[in-house]
Amino acid sequence: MADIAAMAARLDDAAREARAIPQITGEDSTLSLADAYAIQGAAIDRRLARGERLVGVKMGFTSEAKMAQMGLKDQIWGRLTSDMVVTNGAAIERARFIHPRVEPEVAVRLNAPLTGAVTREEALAAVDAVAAALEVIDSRYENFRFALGDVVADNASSSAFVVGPWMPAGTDISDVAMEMRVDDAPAETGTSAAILGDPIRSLVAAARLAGSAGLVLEPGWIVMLGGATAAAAIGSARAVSLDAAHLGRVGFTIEGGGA
Ligand code: 0L1
Ligand code: MG
Repeated sequence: MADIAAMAARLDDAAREARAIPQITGEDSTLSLADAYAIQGAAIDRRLARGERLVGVKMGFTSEAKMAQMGLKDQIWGRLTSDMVVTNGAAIERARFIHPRVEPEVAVRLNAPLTGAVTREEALAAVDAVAAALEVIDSRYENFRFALGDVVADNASSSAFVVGPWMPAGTDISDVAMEMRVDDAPAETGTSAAILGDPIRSLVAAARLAGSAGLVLEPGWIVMLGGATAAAAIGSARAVSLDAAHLGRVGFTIEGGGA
């Protein structure tokens, strides 16, 4: 049985100090998915105790390719807090991260509570706005290597996210062409259809997974629906941008990049 509080403290400290740590499963190969989510919850509680607020959830492993790579049949999820929010066009500090990667995503904002088993129509009815978004993922584990339990405990690698201009609910997000540039060079291209074949399926899954943890996705929350392409390493880049067809452009700069 994992020491939930100790593991949560270890991950939370690693994130705050931008310092990589060994995988939990290296010393506890029996770490269960339930315990991994308990560690995630306890690490988030430490953030909330410092004054951060929950602002939404993120979905991970939403492409067939990533699920196959991990031998998974389901998605994972993590919590988003106020300290992870980056304004579109603003700068983030490179020193905040260990070995960050960035991926192009679609985000939705909710206007009604959503939890448990919901239909596609119920999920859509709870959407207030949609946007292109960029997620910065930063595994707290050495060499960005982890087993399933590790990455779940590590809040699905979430570390920052940037949302582009909000578009009205009803804007088609099923097959949005995306081009992500790192330092103005093309890094990844793809389409939002890679998110479970239709990003709304990811919202249905988010409600189901949150519900199984006793959590309600609240009005005003943002749900990051998953990566449309592989993630790109940020390395020493100075800027990242995403052009997402009719959803427009989103980006950020990196203070301390280029070093
Ligand atoms: O957002 C994601 O799909 C990432 C989930 C965690 C795995 C990773 O860090 O690649
Ligand atoms: Mg992601």
